[in-house]
Amino acid sequence: MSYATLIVEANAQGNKGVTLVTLNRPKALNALNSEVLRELIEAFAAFEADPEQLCAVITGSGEKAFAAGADIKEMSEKAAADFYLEDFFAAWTSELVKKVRKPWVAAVNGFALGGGCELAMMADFILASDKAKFGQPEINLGVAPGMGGSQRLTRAVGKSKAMEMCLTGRMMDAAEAESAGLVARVVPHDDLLEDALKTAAAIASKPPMAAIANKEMVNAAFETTLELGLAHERRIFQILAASEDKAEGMAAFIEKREGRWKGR
Ligand code: DAK
Repeated sequence: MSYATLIVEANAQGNKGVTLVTLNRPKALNALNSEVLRELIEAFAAFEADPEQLCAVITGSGEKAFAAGADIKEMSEKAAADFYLEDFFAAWTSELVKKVRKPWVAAVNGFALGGGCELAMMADFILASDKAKFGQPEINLGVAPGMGGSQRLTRAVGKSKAMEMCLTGRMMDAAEAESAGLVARVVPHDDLLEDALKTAAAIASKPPMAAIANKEMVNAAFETTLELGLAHERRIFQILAASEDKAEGMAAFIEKREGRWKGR
């Protein structure tokens, strides 16, 4: 399938099972308009449906930006009624986050502002270039985060820093984002894509059902109490214990060889 605003490559750069999704509006710093939104949902649905593709990476094209936010030029044309009646941004959070059960990683190569920061935070984790900059500058436009920034940023970095970021609109550099817990790792800019694809390939080489289960468990930590989260973890662990890949993984360890996964 081809897209107007994205470049999508399965088995990207020879990495088996890894789909690379590149936001491709570099002249607008990959600003997220309705077309990007629609195509991202399509691209991630295709990734999710393809049994050969096991981990995705999302990044931005061009030198400067992952995504500099929702498209301000498009939003400037919309009235409050349009935002409300379209339930603007609802599809991002519900479809991208809830419907994609396979792991996906954001490789943030530059500005990740507003909706761009929110999109990166929807990924399972963030790898950042040392040139990355994160921020929720919506207050400067007379609005506020609308795709989860106030919620996911607060969960990632805590109330004080999230509040400061939202109220001042200032940007956080990659080193600060790493020390605050927003990103998993910072990588030299020129190595980011290779590192992200290698990381995704490592995930894609794991038993696929266990990868989905590990993601589900960690995400549950944000949705429930500790007691219920621990019970949920035990139940999934017990289900995995009945899988063919559990038998294979343990046999492979004992026989000192690589596992051959069935995904069941
Ligand atoms: N939208 C549209 N175009 C953008 C853009 C954006 N977010 N960001 C940059 N561009 C465009 C610029 O207009 C420019 O286009 P031309 O003028 O060349 O046609 C081109 O990209 C290059 O940008 P600059 O010339 O500005 O590049 P600089 O290197 O000088 O500056 C920058 C880079 C990232 C600091 C700057 O571009 C910037 O500040 N961009 C805007 C960042 C921002 O404010 N992002 C948040 C967007 S708001 C809600 C509704 C909406 C929202 C929330 C809730 N509800 C309904 C509840 C808002 C969500 C957002 O994400």
